[in-house]
Formats: sequence, structure tokens, C-alpha cells
Amino acid sequence: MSEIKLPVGAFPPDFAWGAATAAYQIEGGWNMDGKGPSIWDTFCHAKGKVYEDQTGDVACNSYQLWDEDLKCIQQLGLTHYRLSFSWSRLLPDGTTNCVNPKGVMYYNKVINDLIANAVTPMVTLYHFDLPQALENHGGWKSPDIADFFDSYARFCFETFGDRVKLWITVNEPYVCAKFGYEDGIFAPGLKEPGTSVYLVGHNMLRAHARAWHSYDANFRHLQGGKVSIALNSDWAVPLDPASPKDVEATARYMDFILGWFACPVFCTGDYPETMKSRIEARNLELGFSKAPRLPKFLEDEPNPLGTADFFALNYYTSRKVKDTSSHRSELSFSGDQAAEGVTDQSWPVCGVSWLAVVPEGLRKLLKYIKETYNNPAIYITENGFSQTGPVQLEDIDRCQFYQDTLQEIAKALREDGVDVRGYFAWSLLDNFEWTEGFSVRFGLFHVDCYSAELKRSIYRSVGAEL
Ligand code: PNW
Repeated sequence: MSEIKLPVGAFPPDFAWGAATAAYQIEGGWNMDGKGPSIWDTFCHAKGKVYEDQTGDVACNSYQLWDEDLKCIQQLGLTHYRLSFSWSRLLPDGTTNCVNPKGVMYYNKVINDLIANAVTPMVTLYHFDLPQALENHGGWKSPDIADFFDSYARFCFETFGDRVKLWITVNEPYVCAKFGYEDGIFAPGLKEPGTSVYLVGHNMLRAHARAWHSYDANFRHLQGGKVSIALNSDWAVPLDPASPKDVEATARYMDFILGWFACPVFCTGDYPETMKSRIEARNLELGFSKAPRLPKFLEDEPNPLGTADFFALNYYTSRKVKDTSSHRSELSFSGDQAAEGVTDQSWPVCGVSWLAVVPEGLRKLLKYIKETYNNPAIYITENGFSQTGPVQLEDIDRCQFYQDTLQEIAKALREDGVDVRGYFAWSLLDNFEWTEGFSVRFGLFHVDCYSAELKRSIYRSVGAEL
């Protein structure tokens, strides 16, 4: 097998075929041309946080090698490309008091080149890299962040919105909040179990809602674009389908990952009942009586309900879920969730241990979203397959993965009637995979991040003649 074959006729002619990247993972140029530092610069420079103390200081050097990335995009014949803006490249201290013209020039060139090549850009405003200056002000834990984010978003809509029509405000609030503030494995590296995670998630929803409303009121009638928030979710099934406790735990598992953000935005304007009742019950159980852990949405600011023009889904893997409500545990997110996800022995694992390969889980998740969240138009904004160990350009197993995944999406479209509008492979390039550094490779193109040239080489799964 040499390359992915699309199921013929299965996809509508205007289906979006894209690949995705994120600024910190590919750009490098961490302090070039006036860019301010972000929390990921600080986190990686601190040592002991990332595989072999690697950093995104240079990464794929897309800041200087954008022309090479463009060639990759052209070679694949993509119709769409999803990138993220580095907030502190545009606004070095995070505020609109000071704009970095070189940053604006860089993204203008990227956007203009894409459009000149008939590639539609989708831009993420925030993909994990908060300006350090705003972190020093309290970061995502400070209520002020919604104001800062809204100003940044308006600046971007004003500056680039004549050409960018697809916007993502925040990428994966779950991952940002859980890994950054509960587990401490992502920047800013805080371990404050059971508390900050909900505050940060809440402020991300507030920030998102403000930005969507700004777009809706001031830009939509002029620019005609769409704005959403990218939510990651596993697909979950009960470990023992005959156990009512596991069945209940599975619903809870989904609510604590996806419902946490999707329910406020697509369903009720508030958190899922499962989350509210579990957290309340745990407060009583543990005698926790300080400020409410799960904040409330206030009447005097925009509510998140209805603040997404499409559903942006990042899907990687599936889990079998068992109930853990009888386990004793300290105050923590997982104690609240009381559901543990395990992988099935029969699922192959690709590269990283968390990534069990379950393409059929995507079809089921798409159907679940259709049924739970009001049949939204869905873009799959990330999905991919990683490789570890020796570089294999002949990536037969990744090819099979994409083949199987596209079959499942085709079935979701045709048999389940899910309104899927597009698919973005994670990622265009092998890149800086956060705490795993360059040891985990998700690219459609290989980039040797240890060499000075940083040459891009196509993997076989996407059509290389080796
Ligand atoms: C996503 N997990 O993050 C991100 O949006 C990308 O930046 C990242 O490179 C990609 O997935 C691959 O990891 C995730 O451990 C990181 O469950 C980790 C997890 C999920 C998503």
C-alpha cells in the first residue's frame, strides 16, 4: 500500500481536507523579531519538565521556513490548513498596548500565501501558549483574562478577519486546565488538584464567550466568518456493559471531558448535572467548604450558550470505563469524576502509550455528538497517529490508520447522517510534542528536528514514492 485512498463518492465535494499545527510546536524563533515569551518558553527553559530538556526554541523553524511548509501543503493538495497564532508574537506583553509589526507581517504572509494557493486558513487564537506577562498577572486563574483574551481576539479579527473566515478561540480547554493546573505536566506546571482546574476551565469558557460575542456583534456582518472552540474527547464505553455502575461512570467520564465545555456551549449554558452533583457531593464528603470549586456563570456577562458556529472536535483515542466511586481519594478532578478509563487489550497502541488506535470510536463519538449536542455541523479539527523510536518514512501502519479512519467518517456521514464538514490531520509536520519533545512524531511530513537543515520529507502514507 503506498498511499491513502479515499472511499470514492463518500465525501461531499466541498468537504474540507486539512492538516493542523500549533505555533509553539512548529515555529521556533522564540525570541526573534520582538516576540515576547510565553508560558511554554518559561516551562521548557526550566529544565526537567520535557523529554531530554528539549524546547520549542527552534522546533521546525516554521517562523523562517514557512515557504517549505507551504510546499508541503501544496504537495498534499490540501483545501484547508489549521494553524495557531502565537499571542506573544503578535502582542509581546499580551495586551494591545504594544503590537509587534513583525509578528503581524509573518501571519499576513502565511495567510496571503495560503489564499493565493486556494487553501482556506483556519486559525486558532490560543493553543496552550499564554504570554508570560499575562501569567505574571495571574494567567488563566485571574478573572481579568477574559478581558485580555477578548482584546486579543478583536485585534486578530480586525487585522486578519478580512481573509480568515474560520476561527477557533481556545484549543482543548480540557487539556490546558487538566494538564497545566491539576497534573502540572503542561505549562504553567501547577499542581493544585481539584480546584484550579475548574477555575481555569471556567475562565476559558468566559474568554471564549466574550470573543464569540465580539465577533458576532462587530465583525460577522462585515466578514461573514465562523467562530468555535476546539474540544477534545475520547470515546468511552463501559468496561462491564452489564454493570449499571460502569454504565453510569461512562456517562460521567464523557461529561467530565466533553460535557464540561460542550454542555455550556451547545446545550444549557451551564455545566452538566453530573459534574455539579458529584462536585457538591465530594465537597460534603471531604468537608471542603471554601469558595465553590465549580464556578457559576454570572448573569452580568455573556453566557456561553450558543457561542459556537460549528462543533470543532479533536479525537485521538477511546477508553473502557470503570466506576471508581467507592475508592477513597483526596480532593482531585479524578476523585470528582470517579471513573477510570482503561485501554482494551485488543486495541493496538501507536507510539505514545495513551494512544490506543480505535478508528470506530470516532464514528461512535460523532453520532453521540449529533444526538447529544443538537446535530451541529462538525469539523474534526485534529486526529492522528504517532510514531516513536526509529524514523520510518515507510509508515504502513499510519497509512492503514488513516484509511480506516476515513472509512469510519464516511459511515458517519452516510449511515448515521452526521453533518461532518471537514477533517484535519494532526499534524502537517513532525513537531515539538509538548512534554514528549521530538520523541513522538505525528507528522504527514518527517522533520528531523535534530539537524540544522530541518528538511521536510514526506511519509509514505500520504503518497511518497520511496
Ligand atoms: C492535542 N492526552 O493535545 C493537541 O491539541 C496537540 O497540540 C498535540 O500535539 C496533539 O493532541 C497530540 O498529542 C493532546 O494525553 C495532548 O490525552 C495529550 C492528550 C490529548 C490531546
